[in-house]
Amino acid sequence: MQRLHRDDLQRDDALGRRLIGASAPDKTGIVHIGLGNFHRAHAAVATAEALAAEPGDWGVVGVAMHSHGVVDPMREQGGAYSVLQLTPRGEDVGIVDVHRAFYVAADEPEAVVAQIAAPEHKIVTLTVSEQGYHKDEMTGGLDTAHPDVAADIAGSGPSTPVGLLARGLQKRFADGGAPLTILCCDNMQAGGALVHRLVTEFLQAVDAEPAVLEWMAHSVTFPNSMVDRIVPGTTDKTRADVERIAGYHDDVPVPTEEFTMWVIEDNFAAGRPAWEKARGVIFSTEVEKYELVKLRILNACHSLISYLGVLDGRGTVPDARTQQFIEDCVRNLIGDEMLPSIDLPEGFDPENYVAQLFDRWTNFALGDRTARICSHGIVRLNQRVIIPGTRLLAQGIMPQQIALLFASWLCCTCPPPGFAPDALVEEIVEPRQPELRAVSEAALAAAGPDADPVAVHVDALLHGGFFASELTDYDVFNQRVTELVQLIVSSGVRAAAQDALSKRLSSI
Ligand code: CS2
Repeated sequence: MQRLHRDDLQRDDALGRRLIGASAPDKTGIVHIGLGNFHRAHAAVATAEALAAEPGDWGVVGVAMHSHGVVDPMREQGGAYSVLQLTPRGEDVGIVDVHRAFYVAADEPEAVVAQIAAPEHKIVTLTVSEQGYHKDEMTGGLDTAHPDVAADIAGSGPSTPVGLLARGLQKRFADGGAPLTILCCDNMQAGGALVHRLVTEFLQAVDAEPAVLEWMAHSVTFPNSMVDRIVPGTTDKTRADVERIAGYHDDVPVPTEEFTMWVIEDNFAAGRPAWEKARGVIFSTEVEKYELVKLRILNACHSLISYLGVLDGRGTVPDARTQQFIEDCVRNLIGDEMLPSIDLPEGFDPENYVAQLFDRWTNFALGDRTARICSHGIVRLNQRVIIPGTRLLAQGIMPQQIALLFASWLCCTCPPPGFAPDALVEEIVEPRQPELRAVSEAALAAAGPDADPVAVHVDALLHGGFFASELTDYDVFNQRVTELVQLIVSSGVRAAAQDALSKRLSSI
């Protein structure tokens, strides 16, 4: 079967008709760090659509941090790849053709630094996922004790996104100081402000000249943005679906849903594509409110659905979400614990948003894996639930569903002694699992003979420095998580969920 290649887009009528938006010109104006599926189904699509509405020099330089898995096939395909939209109403394949150059940062960090510094590049976009920023969850600043960050500060690499950005900015300043926008497109609260802080702390740690920081203050902007599109990983089925529907082979197609949304603060130092012409893009001064809606409703509920789902033996989000007990828990989480913590954007209709979310989570055609959402839980839970949980506790109310979320995270990620969760947990990626285990083992070894091992285990993990202490400083919260873990161990996840539901909004 013919393999997708950008050269054929002009020659082959059928292929040409599948193009999403317009092809980018050879001239690049954007450097994207984190060339994974999310970017390719989200910002890259918006860029292609913007280019169709308003041409400009906005080709994208795609940078993968470590892997050749996407870069090599995309190079072989001339930069083109397919977006496979899967919805309960049907399926569709479109081709995106905006990436004009590729790098793997781990192989050639200096070349990536030079791309960030090059004055023709006006925007650096980032999708390196929450853990990619090396934020210290305790201080909120740069985790300078992380070995990769420490090595970058000492002058190697750079091998971290923040190191690449900071070195790129130093070089850009030295090369004339053309203005630049750094646009965080990850699920982070005030991601732009956070990247600004982390890059600044890196520059301070390497004793950068004060003039670099002064230049940054007036010539480099860090807009916040809220990003939303559910994008699972690519599988053989994705490739087979593209072959069946579109009649060509693509090594690296991206599966996704129909919905897409991108809310951006319009604070660009050196111009931007006409992204407002793309589907689902809004420029707004209320980005932080949209971020909170997204993180606390979509993402937090996604986590609860997925941990409860895995414990109930459900491999996909739609299979989990359609279990009545999970739907009940999610509705309580939204109504009792999340929505009251958010100052909603103007004109925002929460009922409609929630109804739409339940539809999106019921997308059996997309079949998003619960394990994808359960992965990297420490960083994600810190972003999603600490403030809403602390807010209720301060009012004397137990956030039952947030406690259930922690209990189910714990049973999936670092199961207590004597508990064997469903084999689906093998799919979950938690890079800090060895630390979690070590903390628990040390506490169990130090505990007296009469101590309850489950309680010791839970207490050790909640106080092990993994979660922002505002929440875990509440002993009542930790006790409630312990009770729920004990229920999961003794009677299963459904019993624990019923207990949390029955104690809804109870006083502490
Ligand atoms: C998910 C997100 O990572 C997660 O836990 O909730 O990847 C989610 O699919 C996207 O944020 C949707 O926009």
